[in-house]
Formats: sequence, C-alpha cells, structure tokens
Amino acid sequence: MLDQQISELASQAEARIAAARSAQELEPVRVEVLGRKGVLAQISKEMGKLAPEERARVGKLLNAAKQALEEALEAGKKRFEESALRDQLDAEWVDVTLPAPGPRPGSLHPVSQMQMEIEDLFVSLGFMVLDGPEVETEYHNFDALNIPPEHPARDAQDTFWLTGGHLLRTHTSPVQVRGMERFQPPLRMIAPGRVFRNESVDASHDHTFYQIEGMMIDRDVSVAHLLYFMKTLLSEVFRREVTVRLRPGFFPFVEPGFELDIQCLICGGTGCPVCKQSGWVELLPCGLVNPNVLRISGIDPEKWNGFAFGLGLTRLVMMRYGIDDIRLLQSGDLRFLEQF
Ligand code: FA5
Repeated sequence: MLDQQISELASQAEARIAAARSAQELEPVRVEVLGRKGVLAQISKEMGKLAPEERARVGKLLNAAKQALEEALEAGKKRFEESALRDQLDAEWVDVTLPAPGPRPGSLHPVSQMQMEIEDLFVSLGFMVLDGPEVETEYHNFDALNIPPEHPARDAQDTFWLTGGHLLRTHTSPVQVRGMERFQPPLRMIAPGRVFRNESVDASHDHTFYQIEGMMIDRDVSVAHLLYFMKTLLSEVFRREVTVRLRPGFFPFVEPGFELDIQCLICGGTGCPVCKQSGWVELLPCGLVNPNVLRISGIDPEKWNGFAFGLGLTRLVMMRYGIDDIRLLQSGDLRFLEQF
C-alpha cells in the first residue's frame, strides 16, 4: 500500500519538476513533497505502524525516492540558473573588437584661430609678435600715446580704472610704446591681445574684446606702405574681394589718421544691428605715427617715421564667419563653439 503511494508520489513530483518553467515553480514541489510537513514526512510517520522487516524495506524505498527527488530538484535548479546566466550573457554581450568612440577633441576658439593666421602672415612679412600686460599703467595706455590727462580722446575709450595709476588696458596700443622702449628702429611688430572697455554691450560692442596692434618704424614710411599692408591683411583673411572705405579718423597717436571700414558682411551693406544700420563696420583704424609718440619713447622723428594700426580682431571674426552678435563669442556656448 505504502509502496504504491511512494512510487505514485515520486512519479507525480518528477513530472511537476520536469514541467516547471522557472526556479520559482520548483519551490512548492520541494515544500509539498520533501518539506518537514511534506507528504514524504507524512509517510515516514506512518511507517511506525509497519512490522520491523516491512518498515526496513519501505524505509529503503522512501529514502531512494527522497534522494531521487532531491537530485531532480537540484538538477532542475541548475538548469534554470544556467539558462538565466545564458540570457544575461546574451543581453550584456559587447563586441570588444569594435573601435572605441574616443575622446571628443576640442578646437581652438575662432578668435584664436584668426589671431594665429594673422600672426603667421605678419611673421612672414618680417614682423615680430609682442605681448604686453592687460593691467597697464596710465602712462603706457594714454600719456605715452600723446593723450595727456584731461585730453578729450580719453573719453572715447571708457576705462576700467584700478588703483595706483593702473587700469585695464583699453586698447593694444600701449604695446607699441613697450616695443619702442625695448627695441631700436627699424622696427616691425604686431601685438595681439585682450582689451577692456567700460561700455554698454550690444550686437557689435563687448566690454572685453580682442585687437591686434601693428607698427612699422623705418625710414621714409608712407601712407602707401600702410595701405599695402592693410590690403594684404584683408585679402589674406577674406580670400575674396571685400568693399572697404578709408576716411579720416582722429587718434592723438597718429597723424594723419584713418578709419578703414569694411562693408558689413552680415547684411551686405543694407543695414542691420551689427553695423547700426549704416552698412559699414569700423574695423581697422590706422595712420602714420605721430612724431610726438616717437619722441616720448626716445626715437628721433627726424630720422624715423612709421605707421600703426589697431585691428578690431573680434569684429573681423564676426565679418569672416557672418556672426551677427558679438556676445556669442564669449558666451562659452558649446553649440556655437563646436561649429569652428
Ligand atoms: C583704438 O583702439 C586705437 N588704439 C586703434 C589705433 C591703433 C588707431 C593704432 C591708430 C593707430 P578704436 O577705439 O577705434 O581704436 O578701436 C579699434 C577697433 O576695435 C575698432 O575699429 C573696432 O573694430 C574694435 N572695437 C572697438 N570697440 C569695440 C567693442 N566695444 N567691442 C568690439 N570691438 C570693438
């Protein structure tokens, strides 16, 4: 009687184990059949009623069934573990032979790129590249450029004043003075750099922007020399015809002085916020160096003369790339910067 019960139980349990579709489905079989209160435990209790030799025989059967079911459960568990591992490996598979995406390389700011191009051009024309401090003395920024205190020309460049006769340089022209102090003529130099003005910001004016100063001192330098270098500069930068106009300009450190304007390349000359609806953008003031400036820095104006210019580098970059708002250039916005 018990024999039959054991073998039926065993075959039912084996069938359930074989039919299970997950490890979770195996657990109730184990509890119901092999658990402390399971059916086999029940049968084992009933064996007490059997005669001793019968008990031994059924006991063997029971143990064999128990062991077989334990093994079947273990094998079933293993099967599910293996298939779970296989699924996981399939899901997490990576092709290690694929090339790695690599770091995203940065690029030079468009102002730096243009600055380097212009430096290369002027170096090829025999100019040296000089650097000067951004925190300047009033003497180098104004006095030595023939702009004494109270001179109205100081008002044209709203200044961030510091203490002790210092200021944030309003233009790169003080580097001319430093160049003349350090080197004897003949002298050819450019000085790119950042300048600061305490003025209200709009589409074409920033408080912080870049200029490139240029100066050539030699014997018998004329306006023709100046125009030759300015034309070479513009044709190298734009590599196409651009319309420019030259008009008189006043700067105490040059005489005669000129304003070289470029026809606005944002609107094509029809008028826009960048050119303040005028069709022209001030880009390249220049002139022949005022003899007073040479004299102040110890150069004899009877023997030497020269030209100087102060290129609005940030504006030049705007014209070259058609950037319609100067504020984009210092915004740090990667969507803008990644285009260069
Ligand atoms: C000067 O700064 C003179 N030092 C230039 C010079 C040098 C004249 C040597 C003669 C001889 P100006 O203030 O015009 O000049 O500025 C020069 C250029 O800088 C302008 O033509 C313009 O292109 C640019 N610029 C001036 N103000 C701003 C501003 N707020 N934002 C952006 N660019 C500006």
